[in-house]
Amino acid sequence: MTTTQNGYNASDIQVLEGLEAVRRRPSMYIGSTGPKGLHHLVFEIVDNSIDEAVGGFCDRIEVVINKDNSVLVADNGRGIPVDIHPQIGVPAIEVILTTLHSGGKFGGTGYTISGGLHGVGLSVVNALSVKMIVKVNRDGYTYQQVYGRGKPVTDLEIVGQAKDTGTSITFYPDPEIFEEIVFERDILMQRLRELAYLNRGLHIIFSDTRGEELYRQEFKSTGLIDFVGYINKSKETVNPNPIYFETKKDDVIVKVAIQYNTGYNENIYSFANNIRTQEGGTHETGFKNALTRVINDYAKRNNILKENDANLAGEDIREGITAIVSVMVKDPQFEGQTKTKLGNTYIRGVVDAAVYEHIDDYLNEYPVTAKKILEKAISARRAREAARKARELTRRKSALESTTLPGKLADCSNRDPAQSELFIVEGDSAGGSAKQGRDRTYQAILPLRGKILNVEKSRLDRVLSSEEIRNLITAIGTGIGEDFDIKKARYHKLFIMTDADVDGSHIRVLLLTFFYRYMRELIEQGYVYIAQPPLYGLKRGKDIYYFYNDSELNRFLEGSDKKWSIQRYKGLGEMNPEQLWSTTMDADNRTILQVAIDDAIQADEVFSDLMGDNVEPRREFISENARYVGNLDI
Ligand code: 0RA
Repeated sequence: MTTTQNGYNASDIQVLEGLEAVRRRPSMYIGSTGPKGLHHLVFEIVDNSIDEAVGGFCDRIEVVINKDNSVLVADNGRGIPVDIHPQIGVPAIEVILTTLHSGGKFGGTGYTISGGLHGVGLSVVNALSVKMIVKVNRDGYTYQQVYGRGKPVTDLEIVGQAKDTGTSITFYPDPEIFEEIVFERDILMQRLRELAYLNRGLHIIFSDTRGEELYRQEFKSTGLIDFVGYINKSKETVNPNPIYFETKKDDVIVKVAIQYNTGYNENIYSFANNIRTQEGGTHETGFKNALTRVINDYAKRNNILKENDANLAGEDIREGITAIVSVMVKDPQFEGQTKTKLGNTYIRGVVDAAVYEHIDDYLNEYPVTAKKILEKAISARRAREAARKARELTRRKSALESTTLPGKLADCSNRDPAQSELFIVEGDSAGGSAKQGRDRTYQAILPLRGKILNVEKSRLDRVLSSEEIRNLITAIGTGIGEDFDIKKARYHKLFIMTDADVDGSHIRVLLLTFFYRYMRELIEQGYVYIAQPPLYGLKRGKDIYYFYNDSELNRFLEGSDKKWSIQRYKGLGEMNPEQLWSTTMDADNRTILQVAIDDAIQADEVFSDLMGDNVEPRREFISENARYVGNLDI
């Protein structure tokens, strides 16, 4: 039996089952054969490299999208073992790449990445690739083996000498399996950026060679401190130096970074074994509980709250917080609908104790910052009480109940929400055209006068004092914030219909911000759409053609005889009711854009950039995204 210098030996590997099952039912292993599943292949390999990094064996990972749509993932870890398996007589690397493994990895760090679909193994990627080239530098040599659809095409061969160690894998996703093989740079970069932040000292180099020019981006972070700084980059901060600690207790590693901003949103992102726990879990609960307790205890001890004052609520203390809570756990249990909720109960206590102790130290050491944080929480409490009163008032007036619908709403006659659509239209005149043009059986129209309030810069009490927003809430029927109930939605499609100019873009973003901050589930469940009115109408005699963007128009004009009169529609008001109906509202003809949230961190970034204090990122975004094609991902 051969044993490598790292103490790993090939007989540790359990040989379980062939890869035919993976090819027969790929979605079982990677979730889908659409874009998500495709990108998952990359993350699966990167996770293996990350595991080497967590163990301290690797500090550099390179990811390259090649021109031929293959992807390379290379690291400077220990290299996949190549020694011959004693029982089956083939190299360990071949066993690893051709058999499904159950449970955790062999050797490695002990902190297995096994959340959701992660950790399904390199063999799954291999099975779903027409071709995979694996190179390993180890024991002084470069080894190489090529696979096709999970089966070895060559033996493991020595192809050179090597001083260093590492693994490099190039794979070609199988067109028989995937609907479309197009890697999206942004999806890959988002996760790589996150992984760099989560693993201090790790250097991730990403390149995309598909365009005319090479695109290259390096992610090198000093850890979670940089992560909260990145999230807060366009916000004004309360504590410019983030609170940070990391500790290890009973094999659990806990890392926390906190930085307050002067805004009103709560941004807590938790991770377990480098996997984002979107549904929270015991680590997040432990964090929140300890934070509430430690801040109240400090406030009482230092007479910032009086003995008889009520404690500050958790939500007051979390107003404006940006925090990352990252734990590494040996036996993570992932639960919940999307398997992104950490379930291990003992983690709650571990995180609670660590957070209490370290934040207590921090507050005692930095009393000026402590006071600022407390002042913010106390003013949040005051505003929350004002908002409660405002809400009660409006409730009494039943403005938030769906019994009295706003006068400006032209409702549809259908009472089935699943069949009903609400058009939120910029301006009374376009609203008038929409009312005349619509199919009143299933389409309702709510005209908005001018710009709605920027909710990013206001607390709930002010938000509720805006009549336009109250109309919106009443028409939609779900309530907002804690009261939100998607089952009460009066329409399952909400269309934002604004002019194709800068003001229109601004109103659209204001509405999206409102939905995102107060009715997020509407977006998550795919209820929110952007109507797509045409930009141009080309007329000749009785013929009229509509174009939705410049390139469509130019393509048409190139092949036409130019005897057309061109009209550019600057506003919806320039179209008559019949035109508005046939181009934009008629379900059989219209193009629509569904609004989707892929990533909460990125969505927060977009809205903070757009609606926050800095003007420059807003200008850039609006001019870059004035017209969208395909899906609008925030
Ligand atoms: C199995 C065992 C060991 C390392 C790896 C796999 C490994 C896999 C990948 C995939 C990409 N990069 C990787 N790096 C390492 C442990 C090896 C040892 O103990 O020497």
